[in-house]
Amino acid sequence: FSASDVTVIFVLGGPGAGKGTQCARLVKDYGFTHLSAGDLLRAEQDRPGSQYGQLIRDCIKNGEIVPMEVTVALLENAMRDTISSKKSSNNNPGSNNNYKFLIDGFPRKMDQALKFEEVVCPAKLVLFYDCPEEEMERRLLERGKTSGRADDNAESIRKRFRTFVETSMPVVNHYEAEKRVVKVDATPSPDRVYADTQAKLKKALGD
Ligand code: UP5
Ligand code: MG
Repeated sequence: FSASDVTVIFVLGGPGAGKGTQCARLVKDYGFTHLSAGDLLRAEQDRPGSQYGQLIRDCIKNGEIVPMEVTVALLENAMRDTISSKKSSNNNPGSNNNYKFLIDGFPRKMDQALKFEEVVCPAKLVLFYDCPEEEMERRLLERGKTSGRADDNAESIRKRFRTFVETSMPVVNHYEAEKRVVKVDATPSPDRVYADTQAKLKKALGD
């Protein structure tokens, strides 16, 4: 993908920080395409004939990170599908299109970050939702009453937090050192978090 055709924003934050919630709002107001790595992995896990089903199921349950080849390929395919379906529904093919993607919950490990930016496209910035563990735990246990997610239980949540601190925070710190991180306090209500997101993105993107 060429950076002139595609804008990628990575959306990071601990489990339950509210990444999906905020992405849904950004899609509505700014026409981003939202690709959640976790959602793509769950869909692949359930796809009949997938050779990765069991591997993904085990990783998710244990809060471990699925090998990057699987996730990068799923994201790359989803980006290609989005672009080709938008192209075919666009009756002005000469127009200068820029496709904007929110890549949610990825990259969660340094190797994924480097690989994606090398083979797919560099990210314009990283939107980082910062939230204390007690609050994230409260949200996930509450959601777990109805979500049906195999990892919304106390034991899996503990493992997800650990992976986040040990493996995913270094990714955030890497981008922070490159001054590519927009950090938002994810503790307040969804409305307030969104207002802060809009203000900070506007400033960072200059539009
Ligand atoms: N909620 C949201 N915002 C709130 C607010 N401001 N105040 C109060 N409540 C709020 O929100 C979580 C819950 O909190 C919801 O009930 C919501 O209503 C409420 P949500 O928006 O879903 O938060 P999100 O950050 O998206 O939480 P999620 O559980 O999706 O985060 P994870 O990062 O844990 O999950 P993900 O699906 O990204 O990954 C799952 C697993 O997949 C990983 O653990 C890993 O095993 C695997 N994975 C990989 O291996 N590689 C990848 O690249 C990605 C995932
Ligand atoms: Mg999510």
